[in-house]
Amino acid sequence: MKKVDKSAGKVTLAHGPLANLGMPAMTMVFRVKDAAWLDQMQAGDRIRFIAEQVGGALTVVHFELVQ
Ligand SMILES: [Cu+2]
Repeated sequence: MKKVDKSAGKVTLAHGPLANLGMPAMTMVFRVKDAAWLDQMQAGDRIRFIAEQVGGALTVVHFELVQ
């Protein structure tokens, strides 16, 4: 996790290939489904996540912190 932007409700993630979105590995910005999740995230954290198109915006709809 590269960046957490609470005011924008967005996170910047360096992700591997995402088959469900047809996306190769890259670093990009996602919205998050629940803004309260941003309080559980910090730059430098590693997460596993699922992202989907929600209202036209790529959105993290599930995540878990990885030790
Ligand atoms: Cu991407």
